[in-house]
Amino acid sequence: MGNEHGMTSRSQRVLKIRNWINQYDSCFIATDTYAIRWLTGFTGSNGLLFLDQNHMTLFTDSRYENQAAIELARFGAKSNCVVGPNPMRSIADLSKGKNIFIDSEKCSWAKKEEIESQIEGEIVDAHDFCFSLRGIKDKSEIDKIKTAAEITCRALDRSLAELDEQTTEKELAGKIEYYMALEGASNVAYPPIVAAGSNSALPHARPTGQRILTQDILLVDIGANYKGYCSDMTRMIPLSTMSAEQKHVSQIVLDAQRKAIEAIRPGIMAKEIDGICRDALNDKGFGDRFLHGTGHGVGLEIHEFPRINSRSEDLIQEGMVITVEPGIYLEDSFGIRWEDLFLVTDTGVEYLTNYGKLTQLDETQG
Ligand SMILES: [Mn+2]
Repeated sequence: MGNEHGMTSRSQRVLKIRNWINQYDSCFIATDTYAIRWLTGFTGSNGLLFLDQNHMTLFTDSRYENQAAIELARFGAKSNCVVGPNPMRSIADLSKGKNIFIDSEKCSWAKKEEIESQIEGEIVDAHDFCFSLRGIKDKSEIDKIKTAAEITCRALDRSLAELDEQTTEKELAGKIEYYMALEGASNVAYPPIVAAGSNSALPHARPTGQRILTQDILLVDIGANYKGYCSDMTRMIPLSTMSAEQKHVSQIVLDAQRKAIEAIRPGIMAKEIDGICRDALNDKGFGDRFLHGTGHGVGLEIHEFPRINSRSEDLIQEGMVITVEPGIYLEDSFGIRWEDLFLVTDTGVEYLTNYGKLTQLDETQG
């Protein structure tokens, strides 16, 4: 499960890329803030990282001169930092005619053209490699994701405690963000989804001015970001006695989620997990009301490797952090989704989102 010592695991990240590009006698450039942070600890909004067997050079602008030096030293990154307006000439020199791997999903067309015009080698897409490399988390990453999940749970508790007749979806969403900040979050992982009543039938509803307690059921899909790392959780909160149909659909979704979770172990294909979830909903006649994939990896980005859907060729491995989030959406009526975040262990999973879900339903049903 990665190395206990942060410094070592961080230098292993660089080593993994070096081993890979070495096979092709090529260089690597990261143009996105996530990959740069993962490799160097630098959190600025503008940077370009060049990596080959001998060099690791971060190019950034003068706004980040001090910050970059501090963050690279704190991270233990063996990278030199060049502050200047345009790294392109340096890249032409550093790459020495070799091909350069770049993540096609993270590099703009303009930047790709600019790099291409300067170098003698070719640009080669490294998206799948970059994406899969970050899929397995080391201990320092898992600790941050755990903290992000704990902050999320505490923020939800504090926000719901203040729910009154006047509270709108937008206000509750705002409170959740506020309490995440008070509980120590660096940011939100994504804008909270707070959807009451029939709004819950939209998988990615935007919070509205609707008063929550005028409705019977509430969906919240929320996650804090802690030191760059995201969490992701969805809860259904009964606001009054649930209808027989709502109880019935909730139980179906919970059963599907439980079956999928029980199947998770290193070595299973992600699409098998999706299949188990989808079959469980299909068997109850709701397969066509499940409008998205079963889950995804979570890390520096909210949607990471592996993809857990019917088309995925990704393999589940120990050390991955993934969601399982089945849902049933009944248009103009209501939607039910449960989402939890897990660490894949050597034998199964460890829950990272420890926020009651059955208990709330049981209380209301009781
Ligand atoms: Mn999710």
